Amino acid sequence: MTKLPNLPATIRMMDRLEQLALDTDEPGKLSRLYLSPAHRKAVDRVTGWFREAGLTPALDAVGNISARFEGTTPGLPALIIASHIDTVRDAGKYDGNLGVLAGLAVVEELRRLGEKLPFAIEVIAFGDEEGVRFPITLSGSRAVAGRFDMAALDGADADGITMRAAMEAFGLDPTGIAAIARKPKDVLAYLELHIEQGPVLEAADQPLGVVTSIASIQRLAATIKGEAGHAGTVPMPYRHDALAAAAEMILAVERIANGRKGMVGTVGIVHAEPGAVNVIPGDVRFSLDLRAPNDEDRIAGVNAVLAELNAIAKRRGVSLDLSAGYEEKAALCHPAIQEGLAAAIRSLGFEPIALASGAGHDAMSFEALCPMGMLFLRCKGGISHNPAEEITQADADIALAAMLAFVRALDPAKLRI
Ligand code: HGY
Ligand code: MN
Ligand code: MN
Repeated sequence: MTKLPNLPATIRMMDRLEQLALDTDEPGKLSRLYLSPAHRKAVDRVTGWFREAGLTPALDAVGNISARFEGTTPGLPALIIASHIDTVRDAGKYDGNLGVLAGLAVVEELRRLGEKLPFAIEVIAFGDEEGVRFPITLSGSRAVAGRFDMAALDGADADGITMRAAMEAFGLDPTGIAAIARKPKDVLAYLELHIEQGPVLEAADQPLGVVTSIASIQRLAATIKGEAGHAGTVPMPYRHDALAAAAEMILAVERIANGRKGMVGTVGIVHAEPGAVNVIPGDVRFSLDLRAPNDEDRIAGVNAVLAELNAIAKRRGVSLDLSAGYEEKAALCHPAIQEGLAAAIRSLGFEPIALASGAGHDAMSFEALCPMGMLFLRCKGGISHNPAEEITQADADIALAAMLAFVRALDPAKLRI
């Protein structure tokens, strides 16, 4: 194994990750939802770091913050190095944030060494990848990739605030969204460093992995209407208990996903109304997140789940309404990017582990626009979407060194698709 790089930029990046984790909407835990006060604080903090690096940050109409590092001549097509700075609730500090600060660290190292590349580098901090606040997700990266659905502006959060209103309150102008879209001629490729959020790299005892593809995902919202009633006077056979129906449905999701290779199914949110100890729940809403490694298996899995949920509703005499939230096809990482990342990892004396991503990522938005790829970094126990999320500085150092090796070897002529 070659000597570990131990880059000065790594130490600064790790410190910045700690600082960025302070920008939260929930004191004592890291929750930074799209267009929230914490998102504004994070945008201001990242803006300051871009300026410290001698870059000129720009806030776009959907709340992404970006900065450009020119190549050997101004105006060359850019390698976008990006990820997201929004988080789930009670999140870890590395999901998304690591990829943004690693992009900045790569630019800072190149500037420190006075290096210029035959392409520009654009570092972008997307504002909404998790889709925790509004019904859709990937808003930031879809806008940059020219795939933003303007209908999403009418989607509302749990308080009934639409995305459009939240943007305007944030000081953004939604009429400027279309202008964010990058033209294919201006983008060379897309690269994202992200924690693996799984156990594969740790099990292989390797720090880095090359992502081959990103999962096919569908989110839906289920609403069950039963009949509220007195907990003491309604005999069991006469009940139309919406929460008992939901419970059977949730176990069905688990059973069906367990029975289909590569499929995962999650119910992360459940609301029961009226929510009184002595009232049979009449209304229940719950979320559905269904995924599989490819579109065909995901669609078949979703259909199997929906058929079962409807059968349960019919048998229990409750109504079931399912509204489609967000759907994202599986995305394939470009072979040339995969090969470049594998070569960079090998050049450091490590073995590049190829693996598929069960998590969705901003990189999915770029598959149609340009060659895209992802580098995974080992994280402790594969834990993520959890404050216990952890990486080591040594691994982060190797990741930065691999990214630098990748960008230095990247030949634009080989990427023309
Ligand atoms: O849900 C996901 O896979 C990602 O963390 N947004
Ligand atoms: Mn992420
Ligand atoms: Mn995430």
